[in-house]
Amino acid sequence: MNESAKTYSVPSEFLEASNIRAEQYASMYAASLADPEAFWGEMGCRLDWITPYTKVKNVSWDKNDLSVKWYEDGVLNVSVNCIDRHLDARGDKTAIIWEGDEPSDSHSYSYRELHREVCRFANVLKAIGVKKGDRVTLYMPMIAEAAFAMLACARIGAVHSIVFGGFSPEALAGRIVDCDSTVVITADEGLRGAKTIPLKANCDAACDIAANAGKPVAKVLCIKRTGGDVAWDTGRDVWYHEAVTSVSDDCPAEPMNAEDPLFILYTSGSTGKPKGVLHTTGGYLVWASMTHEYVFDLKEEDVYWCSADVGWVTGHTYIVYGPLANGATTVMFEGIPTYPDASRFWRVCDKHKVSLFYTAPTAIRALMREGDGPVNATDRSTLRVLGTVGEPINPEAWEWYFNVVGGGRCPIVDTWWQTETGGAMIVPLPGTTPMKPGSATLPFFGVEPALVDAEGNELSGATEGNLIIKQSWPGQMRTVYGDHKRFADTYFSAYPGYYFTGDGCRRDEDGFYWITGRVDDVINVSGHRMGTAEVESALGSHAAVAESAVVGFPHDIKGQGIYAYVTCVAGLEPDEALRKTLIQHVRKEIGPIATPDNIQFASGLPKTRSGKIMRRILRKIAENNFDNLGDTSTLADPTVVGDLIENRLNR
Ligand code: 6R9
Repeated sequence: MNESAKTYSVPSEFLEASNIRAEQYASMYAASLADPEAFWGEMGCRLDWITPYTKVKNVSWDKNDLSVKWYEDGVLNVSVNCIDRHLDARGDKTAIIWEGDEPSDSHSYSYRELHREVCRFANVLKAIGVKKGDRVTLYMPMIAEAAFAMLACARIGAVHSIVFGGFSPEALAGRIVDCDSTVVITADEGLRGAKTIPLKANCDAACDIAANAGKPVAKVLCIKRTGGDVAWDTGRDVWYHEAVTSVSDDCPAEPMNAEDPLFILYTSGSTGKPKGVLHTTGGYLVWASMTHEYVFDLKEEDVYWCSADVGWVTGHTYIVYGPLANGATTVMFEGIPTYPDASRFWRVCDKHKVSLFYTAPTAIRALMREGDGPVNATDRSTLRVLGTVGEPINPEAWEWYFNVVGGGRCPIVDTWWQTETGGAMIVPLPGTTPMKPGSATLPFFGVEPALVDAEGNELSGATEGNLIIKQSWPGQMRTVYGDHKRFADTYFSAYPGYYFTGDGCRRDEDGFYWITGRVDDVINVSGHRMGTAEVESALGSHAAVAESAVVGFPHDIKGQGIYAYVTCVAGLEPDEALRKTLIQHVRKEIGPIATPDNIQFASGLPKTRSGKIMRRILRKIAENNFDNLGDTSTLADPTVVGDLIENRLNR
């Protein structure tokens, strides 16, 4: 089917009021590539600078001399840009609407109240010894204090590293140790869909692991969320509600260089342990705020809601930094789309008069499965723009989102980007382009995408290849924390001089981009990146496992599921109990998001004579599509393939 034949024009009532039109996009885009210095020099003025920059761009993408700097002599503070500078005009405007897990539980904070909360939080951090440049790990539920903590770090120049609350103690400890973080902020328990998550207990376990690794955590700052019982280490643990009683409401903001680190966020790659993606201050905030404004056609009176978790990059850029830098009203949601029922998202939209809504394809698919009823039971007339992020959206889900949720009135913005890119990169700016279900359409300002073949030859016209980006943009990551060589090796060595995204992509005859998914050993489960190597290493750490190979397979709701092939140590007869044990083991090592959907025990894995596992074959078997396995003649033992097919689990 020629998918690109299906085109939707922007609904006319939207178009009439949209901030920018096709002609303006085209001329701004051309200007952004022709003279990046001039373009970004001007765009940097959207922020308040303590010392204005005189240099705009200083970038080398040579992998032996890799250096990315934007606005390098400018001085600013992110929390001032997200809060203080709005106080005169927007002091009483709502900055954050927090919607709790229970529909009866919500609270709003004006910009003035946000200022007070963040200053107090910053003073508590100072009181427990946090200084400029220190790394602070956040392991928190979706409560307003998570945003306060992020902004408080930014206010005093500390670097936050948020670890998603669904990660296990082992995964948390690995991230604490990697960035030498001696302070952790957590809560007693998290609450999601009426289930509690033992955050403090997990944090305690992580602190033990870190201490055993020679990196003891000095302070754990704990927010009381549920009031559940927690263990307490009086020398280490501090209750936030107690510490905050003795601090001032005002905290001067630390002047930061544009290239000082703002945050580290760990993300999975195709090899090794997760990488600490480092973002800095000036360029990141220009990118976060500008993309947020243009992608969502932001207007002063909008109520904007991104349903992500702050543990992921989407939560960083599009719940906290982008919206608040723009003086917008941003919703933070603690719960899940299906609690108390499958109408929850749309009830929250009605309750808070949400006009701009941003979620993930996996959530859309899960809700679509419940039928139109739960949507139709709600009003949704305030909605203007609907966004999606995290993985390719299948056209059926796109059309349901557009027609049923948006009633055909709201443009869909399918935003392609990555933890590494800081913000949206390929995206239909609403009002500037027709939409094609499943296509992220066209590049944002300053983004020069290209498709290359395996040898690095650039491909022209309508074609398919690996997606690279040809020039730097202000929001790009600056390094892998503590491992600049890994930054160079991962992103700048496959195609010298260019940034390699790790994604495959098709470009159609209209020049629209269609992301086809990862071309490396990264799988995308419900929009969450998971390195197959990470899951293999978790499996391999169990005494029963001799060897394992993990691949992704198509999954109706999650996009991709996790399929693991396991060979056991000699003499061990695998059974159902072992399968369950291994699943629990992976959950313990990484977290519930890494739970294998299938574990197939095998007597051997298909390997080349040089010992390389042929994942291509394993992927096909996991997809239940083994008629055309390709060339298997190079296998050391071709007979294992028959056994794998016979015992396959996805039929
Ligand atoms: C923001 C975020 C990045 C990977 C990326 C790609 C996939 C994200 C997408 C998309 C198709 C979209 N991805 N958005 N694929 N269409 N609109 O998700 O960051 O967690 O680092 O994942 O997600 O494969 O390379 P991150």
